[in-house]
Amino acid sequence: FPDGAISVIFVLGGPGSGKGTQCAKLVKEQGFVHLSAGDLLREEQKREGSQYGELIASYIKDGKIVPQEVTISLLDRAIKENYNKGQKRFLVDGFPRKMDQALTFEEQIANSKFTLFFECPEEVMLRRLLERGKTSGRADDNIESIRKRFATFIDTSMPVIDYFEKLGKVVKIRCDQPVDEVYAKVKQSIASRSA
Ligand code: UP5
Ligand code: MG
Repeated sequence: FPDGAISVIFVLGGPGSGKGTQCAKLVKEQGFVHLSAGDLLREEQKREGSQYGELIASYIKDGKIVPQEVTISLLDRAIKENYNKGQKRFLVDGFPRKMDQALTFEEQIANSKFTLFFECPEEVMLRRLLERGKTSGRADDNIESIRKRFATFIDTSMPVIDYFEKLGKVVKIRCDQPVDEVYAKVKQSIASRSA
């Protein structure tokens, strides 16, 4: 994509910090396209004939990061499909969560405008995920997988946030508060960055 053709905001934060919840509100009120890397991977995993089904399932259960080629090609396709329908503003949720992904995406697809980073204490995220696990059907909403997801987030994904922060491209938002209070801050951040 040429510079300025599309606008991409990365939405990052630990497992259960509320990325999907906040993105859904932005879609409704502000017409962003919401692309959750995790949702795209889960769809691909279920797609009949996918050569990546088993690989994705095992990575997700172990809270590990699926090799970037798979995730980036899913994102690239989703962005192009939406762009061809006239959409230009994207929330990329739960990606990039490893340095190689961050560099490849910005080199091959588009530079991000900035990153919304949801800060949340682990005990709050744990409580939310265990509660959601009662009904979500997600293979990784169990205590064993959640622990692994937390570890991957600290070891592998935080360096991405540190990297963008050094570039002055991170807006931090506390999200251990009610959904609407978090959303008010999200809207403010987006307005101030005129996304
Ligand atoms: N909730 C939300 N906000 C709340 C609030 N303010 N107050 C009270 N409750 C709140 O929310 C989680 C739960 O909390 C919900 O029940 C919600 O109602 C409640 P949600 O909005 O779903 O949080 P989110 O941050 O989106 O949590 P999610 O579980 O989706 O985060 P993950 O980052 O773990 O999951 P994701 O789907 O992004 O990734 C899953 C796996 O895919 C990864 O572990 C990895 O294995 C793989 N993956 C890759 O390999 N590569 C990628 O690039 C991306 C993913
Ligand atoms: Mg999510």
